[in-house]
Amino acid sequence: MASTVTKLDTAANQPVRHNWTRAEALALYDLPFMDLLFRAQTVHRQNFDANAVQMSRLLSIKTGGCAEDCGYCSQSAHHESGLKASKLMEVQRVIAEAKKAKDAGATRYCMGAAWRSPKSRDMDAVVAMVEGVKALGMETCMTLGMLSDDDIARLSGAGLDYYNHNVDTSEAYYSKVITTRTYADRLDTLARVRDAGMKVCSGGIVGMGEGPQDRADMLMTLANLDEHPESVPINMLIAITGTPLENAEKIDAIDFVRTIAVARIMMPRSFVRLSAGRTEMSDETQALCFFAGANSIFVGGTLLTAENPGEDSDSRLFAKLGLKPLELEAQSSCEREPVTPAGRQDARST
Ligand code: SAM
Ligand code: DTB
Ligand code: SF4
Repeated sequence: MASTVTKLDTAANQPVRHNWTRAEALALYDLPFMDLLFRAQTVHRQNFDANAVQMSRLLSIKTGGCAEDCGYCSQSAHHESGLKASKLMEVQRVIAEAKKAKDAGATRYCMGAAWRSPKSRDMDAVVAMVEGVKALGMETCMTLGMLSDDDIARLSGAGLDYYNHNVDTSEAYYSKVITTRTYADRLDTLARVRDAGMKVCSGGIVGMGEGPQDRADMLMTLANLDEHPESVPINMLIAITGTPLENAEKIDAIDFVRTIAVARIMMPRSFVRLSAGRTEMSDETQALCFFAGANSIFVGGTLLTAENPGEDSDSRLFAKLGLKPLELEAQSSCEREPVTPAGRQDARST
């Protein structure tokens, strides 16, 4: 494929903002679609190679039987999804699966456990998984629920690169989806993970019956954190039979693309991940998501418990669109300078 200008050299002039208002976020969401996409793609090219996509692979290291009541989740013990629960996986098996993912092109291995929070007796195995996967030369990500300070110290000590902990939706809509923990609990874990120096992966789900203002508010919460999450997964609800959201009205594809575009504009230097729900999306919808600034995906035929397009399908899509997998080295060169308070535009001081 012909080489074109894919990165604009103006990123240095663009301040990274942490003072978005609800009205500004919604105004972006409501822009005429072509204006929104043009702005998002411009921001994208100022910060990234527009044809490169980071590839992560997921593994459920402990499935089902979760004490939380998240209305979307197949793994909650509160719902009858028919999923078979299993114990924490053996460390060597996790490392063997990670090796397969690396061989298939994934650069980051994301391990998820259906826990409200880890038990201290599980932490030795979790730490060994992080160390073993890192030794393969992959980046590591874990999502284990809420963490104690001791868990955080152990994960950080093991060299965990990313911690995934989604805010999931707006603060206002949160209690319609989850009642067993609060939005503040989520933000507290995120802040302590950040303070320990780990990179943050945090995003949410759209298509749970929320409105545009909820989507805008969720992105505002993420963009107004002291530092933007390095990785922002935007999931489209996979409606799972037996969960309270099994009959949720599907989000329109254009509204989904709008959510991605607003995330790209508000968090210009973060990787925005087109996450769950790709099996339901046409090639054209996914192409629009990439144009709107998504530059990361989960690869492989399974997410945690649900289906994902497999390798063949993604290779075909990448070939059609002229997209290439982002190499690990290129990934680190995209990482931004630490944001200093002086470099911020802060509403409170203007
Ligand atoms: N138990 C941990 C927690 O909740 O933080 C980690 C695993 S949890 C499955 C990770 C994320 O996956 C959730 O926060 C949610 O955003 C996403 N997710 C779960 N089920 C989903 C579904 N059916 N459709 C879309 N996204 C989903
Ligand atoms: C995220 O935001 N999406 C991933 C990952 N983080 C852990 C999980 C998607 C789960 C989809 C439903 C399932 O596989 O059970
Ligand atoms: Fe448990 Fe996470 Fe599923 Fe919520 S999303 S029920 S915390 S596994």
